[in-house]
Amino acid sequence: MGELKFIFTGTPGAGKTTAITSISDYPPICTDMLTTDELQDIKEGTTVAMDFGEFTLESGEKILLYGTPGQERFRHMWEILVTGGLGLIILVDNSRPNPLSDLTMYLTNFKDFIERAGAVVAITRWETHPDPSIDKFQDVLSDFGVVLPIMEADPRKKEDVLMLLDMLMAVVEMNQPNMNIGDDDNEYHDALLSL
Ligand SMILES: Nc1nc2c(ncn2[C@@H]2O[C@H](COP(=O)(O)OP(=O)(O)OP(=O)(O)O)[C@@H](O)[C@H]2O)c(=O)[nH]1
Ligand SMILES: [Mg+2]
Repeated sequence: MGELKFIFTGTPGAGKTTAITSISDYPPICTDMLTTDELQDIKEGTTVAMDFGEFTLESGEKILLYGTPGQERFRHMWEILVTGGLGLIILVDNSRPNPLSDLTMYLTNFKDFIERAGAVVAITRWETHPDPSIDKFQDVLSDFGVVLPIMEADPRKKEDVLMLLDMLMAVVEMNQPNMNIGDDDNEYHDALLSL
């Protein structure tokens, strides 16, 4: 049976580890260490190498979920982690001082991967911070010259994270029609919705 690898990235605290935990079949393997720097006020632990979780579809196919560290000082891990990946989920924490430039930073750093694979953008902490609006993020994407799905999502909610994966698979299939992920068009869509 095949394995499909997807990667979650985004700023520290955006919810990468939380998103993987929400949908993994077992508690993910994490490399969170106690925060010692400016993150200390925000959260206790931060990912320093990677997160890894997985779930299995009814067909037996495995979905592998990798999370990158958010902090730029661990960016040497980013390239390693996207190797062999099918697509990227960029989480943007809308409560940060400048979420639009956060998005630009991740689009820049993962440019090559996004071009050859695919990505979706998820805006988190939306319920308390609905500004900037989705339109503003769309503008960032068009300035950057890419067309990617973008939606608000709460990484604590399994259905939101599955929706992101579903959209990502649609992007990947569109970009790489010859890859034939799934035997028929709706196989993954149906499988994800039934989880
Ligand atoms: N209220 C709310 N809380 C959220 C949302 N998204 C994430 N969180 C919370 O924010 C925290 C995010 O923590 P992590 O999942 O560890 O963040 P991370 O992206 O893995 O961060 P690093 O490993 O430091 O890069 C958790 O406590 C989540 O419950 C959201 O949309 N709304
Ligand atoms: Mg983390």
